[in-house]
Amino acid sequence: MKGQRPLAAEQIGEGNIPHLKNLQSDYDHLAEQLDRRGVDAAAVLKKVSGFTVAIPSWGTGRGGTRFAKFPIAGEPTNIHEKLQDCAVIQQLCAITPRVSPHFPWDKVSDYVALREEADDLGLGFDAVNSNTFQDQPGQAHTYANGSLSSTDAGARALAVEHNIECIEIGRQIGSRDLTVWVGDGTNFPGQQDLGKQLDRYLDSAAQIYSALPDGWRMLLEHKMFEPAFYSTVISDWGSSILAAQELGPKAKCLVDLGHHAPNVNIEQIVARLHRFGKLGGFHFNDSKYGDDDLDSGSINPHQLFLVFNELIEAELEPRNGFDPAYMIDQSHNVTDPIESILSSAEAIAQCYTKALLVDRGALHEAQRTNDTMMAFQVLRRAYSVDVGPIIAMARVNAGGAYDPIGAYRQSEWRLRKAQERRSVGLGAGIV
Ligand SMILES: [Mn+2]
Repeated sequence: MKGQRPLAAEQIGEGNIPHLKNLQSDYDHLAEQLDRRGVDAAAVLKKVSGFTVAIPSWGTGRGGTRFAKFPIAGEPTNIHEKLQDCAVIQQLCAITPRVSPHFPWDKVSDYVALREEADDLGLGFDAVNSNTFQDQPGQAHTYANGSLSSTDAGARALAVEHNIECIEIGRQIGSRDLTVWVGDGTNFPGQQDLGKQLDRYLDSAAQIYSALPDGWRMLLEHKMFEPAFYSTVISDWGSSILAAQELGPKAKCLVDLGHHAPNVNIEQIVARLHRFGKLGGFHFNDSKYGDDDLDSGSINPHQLFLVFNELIEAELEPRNGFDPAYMIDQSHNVTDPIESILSSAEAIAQCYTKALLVDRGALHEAQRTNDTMMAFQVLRRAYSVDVGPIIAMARVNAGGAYDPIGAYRQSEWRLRKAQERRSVGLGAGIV
């Protein structure tokens, strides 16, 4: 039925009723505290109400490691079921109205119909993701030795063609960004000429770039290692910005929080990319060792806050425009993906909200006068605020759930889908 949402809106509303009085009281109390600091809670609430982050279609399924994948009953097995789960998430948390699809994983025969299907569920599409890190059945040229940078001209042409096809699909479903991440690299010293490999990548990327329609962006996602473990073609923000600068103004850099060397100062990278007008997008997740796909804010929420602090600074001083595409990009190996995305969306919104509370005037003055401790205290004061009531208020006002995970469990969505959906089966571990 047109406009039909997966969960009953009345049920979410009724579930909120017992909490509304306490929520108002908590919000009023916080607003009063913030008022004493000269912060207008209503203005913050308005900003938070406008904040959104996209969900990757693949994030709705159980991910895996290189070793194994442990599917759960009722997880989605096609784009239609993934959209349903995304709609459930959006109904509950109200800050994830867009889905970032991945091709060929989400391939269908009719993209106009897919766009309508998403629209009926209250969803739109975000950046389109191409996939040249694995071969498809019957593929004429293998990506085993790379895709856009392969020494095989046939493989390069195939990878370019696939990206251009992704742009065409994106045009039909209302996207305006193409995210390009390649697994290209080497596993042995001497395996490839490091310079020529980059030349081939740039040549292929330029062909994709030239196919971008007006108003589109090509987001280059760097990753330090994996699947290549000796060298990766677009390994870091340096390679990424050099490539983006060479390609042209529509090419921007995409920062995946988990794709850096341990202890790298990611907030500084954000500031650098913005300084040169090349900050195009974000993939939110967290990491502990060399992994790149733990739930956002689960390990180092303070870093996430510091990243948002730079993003707010960037927003206040836009250079060549400031419109980064925000997306969650995690692998849910041991949780129900819907619960993880709900939890992560909350963590991301919290860090964004805390960054909004930073007294910019006091921070800039402390920086100007080299009052190091006061500059740090300005950040600390904002970080230590429990902004839960503002986020919950924004969510409830938008028709979401006061307690998204609680409401999700009460809906028994997964249990019902376990009875309807075909089982995933044991597959490769990749996300
Ligand atoms: Mn990513």
